[in-house]
Amino acid sequence: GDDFDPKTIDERWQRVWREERSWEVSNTAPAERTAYLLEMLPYTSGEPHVGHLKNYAVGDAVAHFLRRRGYYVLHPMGYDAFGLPAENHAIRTGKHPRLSTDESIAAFREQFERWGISIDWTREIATHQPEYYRWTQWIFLQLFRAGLAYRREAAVNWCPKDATVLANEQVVGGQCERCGTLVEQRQLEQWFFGITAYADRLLDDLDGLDWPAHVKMMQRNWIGRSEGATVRFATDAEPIEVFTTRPDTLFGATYLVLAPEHPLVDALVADSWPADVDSRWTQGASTPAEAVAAYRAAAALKTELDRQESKEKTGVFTGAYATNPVNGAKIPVFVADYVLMGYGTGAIMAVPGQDQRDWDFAAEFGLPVIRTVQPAEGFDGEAYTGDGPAVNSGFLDGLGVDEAKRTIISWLEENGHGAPTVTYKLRDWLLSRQRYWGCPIPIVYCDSCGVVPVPEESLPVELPDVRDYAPKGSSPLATAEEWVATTCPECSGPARRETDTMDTFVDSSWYYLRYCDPRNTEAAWDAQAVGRWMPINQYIGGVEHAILHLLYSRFLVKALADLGHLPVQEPFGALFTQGMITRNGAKMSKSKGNTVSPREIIDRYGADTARCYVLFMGPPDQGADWSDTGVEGVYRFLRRLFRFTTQVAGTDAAVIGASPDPDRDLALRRKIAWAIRKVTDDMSGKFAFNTAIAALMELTNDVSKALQDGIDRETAAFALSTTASLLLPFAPHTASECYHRLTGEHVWKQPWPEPDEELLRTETVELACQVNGKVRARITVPQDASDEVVRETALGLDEIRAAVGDRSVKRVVVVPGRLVNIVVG
Ligand code: ANZ
Ligand code: ZN
Repeated sequence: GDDFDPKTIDERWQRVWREERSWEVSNTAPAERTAYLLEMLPYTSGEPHVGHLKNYAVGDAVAHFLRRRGYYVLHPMGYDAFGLPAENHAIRTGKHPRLSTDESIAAFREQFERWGISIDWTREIATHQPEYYRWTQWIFLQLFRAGLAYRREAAVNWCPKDATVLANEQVVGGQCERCGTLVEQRQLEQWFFGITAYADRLLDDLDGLDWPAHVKMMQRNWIGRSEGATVRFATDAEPIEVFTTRPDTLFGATYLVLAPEHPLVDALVADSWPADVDSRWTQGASTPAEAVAAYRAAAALKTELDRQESKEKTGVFTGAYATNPVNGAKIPVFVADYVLMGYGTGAIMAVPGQDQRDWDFAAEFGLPVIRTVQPAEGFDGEAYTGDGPAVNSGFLDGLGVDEAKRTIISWLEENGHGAPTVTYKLRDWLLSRQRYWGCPIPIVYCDSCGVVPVPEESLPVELPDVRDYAPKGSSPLATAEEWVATTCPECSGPARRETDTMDTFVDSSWYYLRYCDPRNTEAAWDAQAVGRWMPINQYIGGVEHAILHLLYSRFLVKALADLGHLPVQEPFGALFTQGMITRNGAKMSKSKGNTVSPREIIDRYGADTARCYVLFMGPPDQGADWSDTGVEGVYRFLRRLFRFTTQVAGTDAAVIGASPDPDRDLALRRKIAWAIRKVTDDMSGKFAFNTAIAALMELTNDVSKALQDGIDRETAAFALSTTASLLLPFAPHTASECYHRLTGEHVWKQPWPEPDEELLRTETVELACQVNGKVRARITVPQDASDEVVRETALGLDEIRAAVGDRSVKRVVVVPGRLVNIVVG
């Protein structure tokens, strides 16, 4: 039919692509022409929202562009399928998480097909399928053997009323999301990946990545490398070792602080208070042991974040003193929760004169302040963190901060009181979850053999069914007694399975490797297959994954490469982060009722309007507000293109419109060449889809005018087929339909158009020629003429020569596309 009917058009081309298997690529594709393009896989919960639409529309535009530039493009899809929402749904409804997950996957797949995203569906994976997580477990075992997966005690959120472990998301304002009870921290044996061993490489290798600067910055901050020193302070018990980034302030250390969990606390605590002890230091307790015990109990209720962010400084004196190695001063040792056990050594030297946290604590407890850096003139703040000459610091006096650091570190080393040290904020990756809907950890516990890995040939350890999904003191898997009870792979005696499951970040940190070889039943992947595609040429996703997902993936790739399983060191060569779609500036959310459903938009306007609109909203790396009139505008553009196409395709007249004109014909051909160059530029290493689409709208407008005024049919058909050809990445169905009507060919099989350079070269602009700011003449020059050419042309004109007369030319200013001004004097 000649009516624009997107639904029919969408279905027609989707059927062709499906039947022709147009987007499948083989692992035998020539290695020098392969490209791996990937959008982050969706987390399956409910159905896709417009954020997904934008993510995959961006990726698909690049995929189509690269294919037509002669690349074999790997563009797969999968589902991040384990995790909390499906499990919470199961707790509420009793419905198995597998059912709700599979429903959600079906909804996502159906939408992706309706959007016409060009996916190689033969490579589809889902992380909750045993064929996939078998290899997640295999990866765990490789890391375990290499000493990179280990077990130790760590805190979990614990609700004492529900007697259950809570995920961080379930703790709201320090309280249990379900019953409002104050959440405690409980120590459990848990599994970790040793990502900190890779901290330096994870930092250094950022330099070689084509990633947005702000994402690199977030990764650097997360890794948080700090250079400083450890300093040892003698006590009556063992010495206390502190980490400091400011060893230059050592003369100003007026007390020490240990984290409440610090293992030395018990050994240090004095039997009784000193005679004249300050009452603020004792907190009303009759002995130091009693004070410390009470303080520790209170600290156990707080999360690390609360402890870090709290303005109010609390603490208690241990009754013990330590000796400052640099001046022999006896300084009191406190326990306070603003010092965290997991960072540095879990102990600090406090320098209130230079550190605001210490200043606040010192003010609260009446501790002395000794400034060790001379504050800048006019400084009237509390702690001074700036540079300046050292004061009150013996042999350091007069030195600047950097110099003083170097000097004191040498002194500490020479005298055996400390050493230069580097510390990281990055912690090892805690991967144990006391949850049901996750990948089982392939470990058994045997009374005689201890911690025993499940042999690789016994994988997968399948997730069993349970009746009750709600977590208790341990994972719900503990209730699957027949599953838990097993035999030891080493001694064949009775053993018990690990009942925690893995953090879902483990599942999603290697899925892109599996896409390279998704049906391999002998191995997680074939090294050659991975070598063919990896590293990913372009990764696309939300900035909310800029830290953990990317860092974990990078770590895993490095670890697996070190173990000989991978030929690459980095997974994502280039990264693009798309901006969020908002409504009237607000984030879309179900609770606000301001969401836009891709399903509704597509029902109404077809897939291409939806796809094209999210790319047209603005630069795709930036946020943009959804506008219903904007959607309408894109729809009208596609409809016009279709109508002109049917008009031109439906006639064999040599001329369309009133009267032909060779100049008009040439102008339209120039415009076509311009549009080809513009769209190509906007897509080459850029993501300027919005301006590319605008160029195609402009070209369509010119076609519209030409059709009215009169144009050769051949030129009109060329203009429209080129528009369709350039539109394929954004609106593949309409583009395929229009191109086919005009040429009988499949546009996705055509090479990307090249502009006629001749037409581009002869494109000219008119410039005003001024002498001392006054227009004297006009010149016509090629649009891309250099300043040098413009200058010489202008100076050669009779009118300009006359205006300059015998004055001398001081300067020539060229404003490209507008004017040239000759300054004489
Ligand atoms: C003395 C000092 C003087 C410090 C001064 C700072 C300024 P970044 O830069 O974040 O690495 N610190 C060390 N371990 C800590 C822990 N476990 N919990 C809380 N604070 C800790 O911070 C390093 C600084 O944070 C260290 O240097 C230490 O305080 C503190 F003018 O030592 B500083
Ligand atoms: Zn055993």
